[in-house]
Order: sequence, then C-alpha cells, then structure tokens
Amino acid sequence: MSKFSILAVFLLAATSWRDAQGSVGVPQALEDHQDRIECLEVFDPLDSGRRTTVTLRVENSLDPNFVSCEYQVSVPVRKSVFQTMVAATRQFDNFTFRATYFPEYAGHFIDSINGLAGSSHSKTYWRFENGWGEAFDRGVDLILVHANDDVIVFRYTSWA
Ligand code: B12
Ligand SMILES: *[C@@H]1O[C@H](CO)[C@@H](O)[C@H](O)[C@H]1NC(C)=O
Repeated sequence: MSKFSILAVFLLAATSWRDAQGSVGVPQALEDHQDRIECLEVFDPLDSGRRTTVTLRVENSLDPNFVSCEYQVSVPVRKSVFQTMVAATRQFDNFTFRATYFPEYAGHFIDSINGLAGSSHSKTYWRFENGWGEAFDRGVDLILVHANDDVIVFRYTSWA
C-alpha cells in the first residue's frame, strides 16, 4: 500500500476529532480541523527548532523467527509518538503502520506495523513500551518525545 493511502487513513480518522474537543491533556487539541491535519502532516523539515532523534524499535514476542528492527527518527522535541511514527513513514520506506482513532481516548490505537496486524480473534496486539519493557499507561498520541535517548518499543504480543 502506498504512503498516500496510509496518510488518507489518518485524515479520515481526523474527521472524528471534533468529538474529542475538551479532552484534558491532549497535546494537539486543536479547534480547527485543518490545523489538526497540518499537525498530522508533521512539520517543516527545515524547522530550525530543537530536534531529537528517537529510536523506534519493533519486536515480536510470539514469533522467534521475527527479525527485530530499529529506526532512528528525527523529530522536533515535544512531538507525540504518533507524530514520530508518521515522521518515520516519511523517513523510511520500510516503516508503515495503520491506526484507528478513538475519540474517547483522544488518540489512536495502533492496529498494524509493517503489515503485521493484531487481532481480537487471536488475542494479539502491538504493546506500546518504553526502552525498559514497561507498557505506557496511555496511547501513542498522549506520550511526547523529549530527549535523544528516548526509546519507543512496539512489541507484538498476546493478551491471552
Ligand atoms: C481490553 C482493552 C485492551 C485490549 C483491546 C483488544 C480487544 N479486542 O479487546 C488490548 C490488550 C489490545 C489493549 C491494548 C492497549 N491498551 Co487498552 N484497554 C482495554 C480495556 C480494559 C477495555 C476496552 C474495551 O473492551 N471496551 C469495551 C468495548 C465494547 O468498547 P470499544 O470502544 O470497542 O473498545 C475498544 C477500545 O477500547 C480499544 N482500545 C483498547 N485499548 C486502547 C488504548 C488506546 C490508547 C486506544 C486509542 C484504544 C484502545 O480496543 C477496544 C476493542 O476494540 C480498557 C479499559 C476499560 N476498562 O475501558 C483499556 C484501555 C482503553 N487501554 C489502555 C491502554 C493504555 C492500552 C495500551 C496503550 C497499553 C500499552 N502500553 O500497550 C494498548 C494499546 C497499544 C496500541 N496498539 O495502540 C488505557 C487507555 C488510556 C489512555 N487514556 O490512553 C485504558 C483506558 C486502560 C487504562 N486505564 O490504562 N487494551
Ligand atoms: C530500512 O531501510 C534502511 C534504509 O533506508 C536500512 O538502513 C534499514 O536496515 C532497513 N530496515 C529494515 C528493518 O528493513
């Protein structure tokens, strides 16, 4: 699938954004729909503001043959992990993902990464962790990246 259709998924998801207005603590709680799309469009690559390089690691606890991989993604500080993932799709041809927007959590659930999808049927999902194997208590839109040594891990695993 092309990057454009993946982006289109985000833009579709963004249409439900208005429902989430008034949520507390949302980093990009924007009044205007166009602003939100621009926010998803990420940022000016020539932006002279302080940037950081975040490590995005993809692992799989269910498949011993899975080759773990890692992406060094350049983003301005204080962007969300979701925005970092969008940036990664721009910076790497071999990173893709799909997500579903849930207004009640003011953010996205990550459905699939590099073509591998979680499923309710097989009780699998992409667990969202920090570099010490601890699951974040919030979704990808509510965690911001700060420093050069930030490590974000997506681990394909089971909730059974
Ligand atoms: C079951 C559940 C899951 C299951 C959902 C799979 C399934 N098919 O059932 C699994 C194990 C996959 C899951 C994963 C995660 N979850 Co969860 N989950 C729940 C739980 C306990 C119930 C949801 C539910 O079934 N609602 C009833 C159904 C009928 O309503 P629904 O809208 O269709 O439910 C869907 C959404 O809730 C969605 N979903 C589940 N978790 C999350 C998390 C986020 C951020 C989003 C956007 C959507 C989402 O999946 C459900 C099934 O499709 C809620 C807490 C609660 N009691 O509500 C936490 C809860 C929603 N999850 C939470 C979190 C943090 C996560 C993870 C980010 C944890 C992690 N670090 O990996 C991951 C998501 C990672 C990713 N891939 O993006 C938090 C969200 C907090 C927040 N403000 O962002 C909650 C509120 C628990 C909590 N108090 O910490 N979760
Ligand atoms: C992804 O592509 C980059 C080059 O753009 C390469 O260095 C890296 O090894 C590739 N990673 C995977 C997991 O294929």
